[in-house]
Order: sequence, then C-alpha cells, then structure tokens
Amino acid sequence: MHERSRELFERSRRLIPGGVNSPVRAFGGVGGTPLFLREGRGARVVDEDGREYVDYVGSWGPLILGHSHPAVLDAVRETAARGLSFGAPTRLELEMAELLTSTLPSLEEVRLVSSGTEAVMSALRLARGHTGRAVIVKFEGCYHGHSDFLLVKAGSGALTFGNPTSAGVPPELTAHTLVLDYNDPQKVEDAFARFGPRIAAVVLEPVAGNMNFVRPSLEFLQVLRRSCTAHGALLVFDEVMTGFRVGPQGAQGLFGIRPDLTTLGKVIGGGLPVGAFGGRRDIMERLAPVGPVYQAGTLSGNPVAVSAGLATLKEVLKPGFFARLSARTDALVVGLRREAQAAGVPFSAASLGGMFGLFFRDAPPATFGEVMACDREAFARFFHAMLGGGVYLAPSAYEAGFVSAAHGEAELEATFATARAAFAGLRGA
Ligand code: HOZ
Repeated sequence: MHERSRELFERSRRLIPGGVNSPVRAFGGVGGTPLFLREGRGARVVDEDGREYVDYVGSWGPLILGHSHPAVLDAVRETAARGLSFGAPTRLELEMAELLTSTLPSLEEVRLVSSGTEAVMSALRLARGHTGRAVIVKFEGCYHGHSDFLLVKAGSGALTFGNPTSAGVPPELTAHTLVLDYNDPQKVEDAFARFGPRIAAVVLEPVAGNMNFVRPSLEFLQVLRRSCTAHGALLVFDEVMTGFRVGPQGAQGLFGIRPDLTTLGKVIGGGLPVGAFGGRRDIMERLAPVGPVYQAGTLSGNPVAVSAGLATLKEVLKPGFFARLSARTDALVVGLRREAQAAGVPFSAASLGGMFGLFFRDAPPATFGEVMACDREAFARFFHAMLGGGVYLAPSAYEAGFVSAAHGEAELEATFATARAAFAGLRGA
C-alpha cells in the first residue's frame, strides 16, 4: 500500500540515521514504515504513493491554518523576493515583537530565535544569569527540546536530581535539574522547602503536549506561581506548543497565570523555523548586548520565516478564530468518544483550543503515571487502522494532536467513518 514510501525509507536509512531527521517521525512507537509526504493542502496531506490523508499532525503544531494557506505563501514569496537573510535587523522582526508583546501581557520584551529548543535553552540560561542560581525544576513527561540539561528523568528518590535520558549527556550536566511529578502541588512545595534558595526557575508546559495531552489543575499552576514568587525563582511557561494554539494568549491567558518568562515556537513561524522567548523587562535586559547573558544566532529572526509567522498570526488573531477552532476540535473529540462507546472500546479524549489527546483508558490522564498506563498496543492498532482509512494521526501514543482552521465538516465526517471501523476492529482484537 505504501510501496514508494517504503522504498524511499530503505534508501534514507542508508544515509540518514534511522531514515529520519527527527526520531518521532520513524513510527517507532507504532511500528511500520513512515509515510513520505510530498504535498499538503488545507487539512490534507498527500504521500509519495499519491494517497491522501486527513492530517491531524500539522507538522507537529505549527500549521494552525492548514497546509499551504494562501496568505502565508504570498507573504513568503513576497519577502523571499527581496532577499533571504541579512544578519542585520529588519522591520519584520520589530513587527513580530510588537505583535507578540501587545498580545501577551507577560511579554514586555522578546527575542527571536530559530527553534523551540533554542528558545527554552536560552530562557533558562537567562533565568540562571538573572537569579545567580543553578537549579532548574522541570516535570516528568514535559519535553522542552533536546538541550543537554533538559534530557533528564527523575532520580530514584522523591526529591533527587535527575539522570540523563540520552547517551552523550554527562551526569554533571543534569545535576542541577530537579524532576517532579506534573500536577502534584505538594511535591512543588516540598522542593521549594528543601532547595528554595538554589532554584533559578521552574519550567513547564502549561498544558502538556509531549506526554499525549494533559491539562494542568489550576491549583498546580497557582502553587507554582506562589512558590516561585515567594522564593525569588522565575516561572517559565514553555508555550512552544500551546502559544497561539489553545487560545490567543496561550495557556497563560486561559488560566490567568502570569509567568516571568515565556517560550514560543511552532505557530509563530507558520511552518518555518521561528522560536522566541520573552517576559519581564528587568530580566530580558540581562541579555547581551545590554547585559551579561550571552545568546545569539545567525538566522535568528530570519525575514522569510518571520513573514510566514506574521501572516499566520494575523489570521489567528481575527475575531472568532479560536471560538471556531475550539468548536471544531471539540466536535472531533466528542465524535470519536461516541464511536468508541458504540464499539464498546475503553477510550477517552479531551481538547483545548486546537489541540487534543486520545487515550485508550476510561478517563483523560492527569499525571505522567496515568499517561503511561494507557493501552499503547490498542493505540498502535487504532493508528494503523486510521492510516489505512486515510487519517494521519501522530505516530505515537504520547503525542498531542492538532486541528487546523482548514478542518471542516467533510474532514470530521471522514474521520468518524474511519474511526467507526477502527474501533470495531479493536473490539474484535
Ligand atoms: N514536540 C514534538 C515531539 N514531541 C516535536 C517533533 C519532533 O521532535 O520532531
């Protein structure tokens, strides 16, 4: 069925480690051969075998308007025609800074980079430089890119520093990273009671999207805000995934929590590489060239990438955009729950804005442990049945899904029809 993809994958494996340029693309979590995609239009992608799919990956989040949106393509063409890169300030970077700071009240100043990994790495260096402290608190299951000190899992005790999760990361580099349980306010209070004067920052995905989809409790976020303020640590919201995705002001707007620093990526690049970090002016002014914390990038604020992001954000910030997107995403999860229930398959689903999670368990998980307890085998079978029926989900039980403004009635109906058969197949399995 996927002959051409299979052949391209075999050739790629000889030249590119694992045949892919980012591990999650390799279908390792579900088995089989990754699709090689050649085209995307609206809510649909086409693979190298010419088969079309309703796409719920959206390039892992950036494509909130769908593929090949005309306003984004026009902006890219127009900017590219004037030059691809200057390594000097451009008006577009200022426009992006104005748009980001006027939309997100917690951003008094912002700096552009080229990826989410860079944004978080830089924000946390800044947090350490500002506070003069070393310890970073993160949460198991939250992913903040592949910086050495963030590739870490919890140590063996309740409040021990983390161990590297990747070869090539010396333990010394994760020795200042404390890993706690998501949605557990007591652990946060215990950590501050014990290590408060050493903690530079607490970083989290304010809605987790890299351990499937996990909503935070309001109490958890409030305890984080209170503890950071009380102990002089910085609260860093990693909104690379949730920024302009769960609402116009990201998760911070939805939950009414003001972080000290915020990281952004994905949607703000509209499909091209843009990241950003920003926040309180007194902190941001510690960055070089005004302050002593070094951070730089040849392609930071690249004009073509920024123009794609600006064109995307202009659409996203139009009145009614998020009401429509949320309603569409909600209709998707309600419909999938209905199909699962009809087939008698234990299943739940949840969403926020244009982001959703599917879980092979009775209720949406609130903790990393509950995510891990979902039926991974059932997900893998469901994934392949959906793919066979023309629906492209993220190839892992631990990833969130994304709906775009281009997903309409037709896409949802096609998804439900495919899911009906997929759930029925699971019941028989
Ligand atoms: N957040 C995505 C993975 N969990 C990014 C995609 C990638 O790593 O390639």
